[in-house]
Amino acid sequence: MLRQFEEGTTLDRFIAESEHLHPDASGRFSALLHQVSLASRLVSARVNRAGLAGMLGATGDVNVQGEFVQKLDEYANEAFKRALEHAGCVGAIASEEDEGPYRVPERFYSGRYIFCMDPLDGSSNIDVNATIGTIFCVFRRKSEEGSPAQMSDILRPGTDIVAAGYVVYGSGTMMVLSSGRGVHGFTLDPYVGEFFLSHPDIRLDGEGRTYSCNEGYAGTWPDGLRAWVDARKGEGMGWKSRYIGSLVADFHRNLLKGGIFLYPGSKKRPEGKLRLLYEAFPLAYLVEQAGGAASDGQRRILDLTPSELHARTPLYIGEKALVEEIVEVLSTRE
Ligand code: AHM
Ligand code: MG
Repeated sequence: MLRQFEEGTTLDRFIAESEHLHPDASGRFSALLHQVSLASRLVSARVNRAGLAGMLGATGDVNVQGEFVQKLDEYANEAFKRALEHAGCVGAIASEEDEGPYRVPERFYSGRYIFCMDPLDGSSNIDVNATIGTIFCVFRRKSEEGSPAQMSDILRPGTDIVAAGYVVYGSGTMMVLSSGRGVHGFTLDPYVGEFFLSHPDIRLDGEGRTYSCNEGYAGTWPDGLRAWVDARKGEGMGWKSRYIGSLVADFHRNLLKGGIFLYPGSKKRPEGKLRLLYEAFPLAYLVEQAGGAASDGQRRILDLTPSELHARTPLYIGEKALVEEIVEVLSTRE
């Protein structure tokens, strides 16, 4: 770990020091991270006063996934797009909330990065004040910057990701980030309005004994998977079950405490529920950076390429050994 990345370092300083490590850096990537930080702080402030500001509850619109849109979803979607569009660092933004990619308006420079996000993951938890979050990953575009970004800049294998992160809006707000040099967590000091490095170099140590899944669907799982989960139940087994129903919150807890998150497909819905581009990809990038693994049950998540913006995937993500066990269990089909 570099000396300048000690606990207490501000995110601003972290970004500047990281840029210094890349002598050819243009500053565009740093600008992107600054704008992500700004948007997260805006959303965090809004989440904290959601009840007071009358932002709870659905707007009544149905989004492209056929779900009810909550007001905070709209706010978060706008906040990230507006923070990023004018900064000259992105050419397009793919969002869970938008049917197609959002290309930066012509009056702004169409920059070299592609930003993919779930602006407010876990939105069914808004009404009950449980943890929600933003998930994102960044690609470097293949087409010329300065020209409109293409679909082929966005629908890429996960191995092309250059950075990923998430923000959890929980009892506190935390941003967890990686640009290929480990995973670092920053906690927002709401009084100062700045993120401070609180969790440098997060690693999964392989000791975690938590599984996170919606057991209400166990009847739809492959038998082998059900047996794997059942085998972890019982007194003295040392296993815990934890499930909030916010991917970002469940993943965050498992990243810090160890464990595995499972969202299988079912016979009716073999592709599962979670989206590849802006949910599975970013978390898979982070988990690998932390020494863990992510699979769709057969293939490494980062080796996949989305067939369309909102493509879904089953997801098994967490401690490497646990993910490998699950892949093994799933390979012996009943
Ligand atoms: P969302 O992006 O609309 O909030 O939906 C995704 C969420 C994930 O955060 C979470 O892991 C999952 O849906 C929970 O689904 P379920 O309620 O089926 O367990
Ligand atoms: Mg989501």
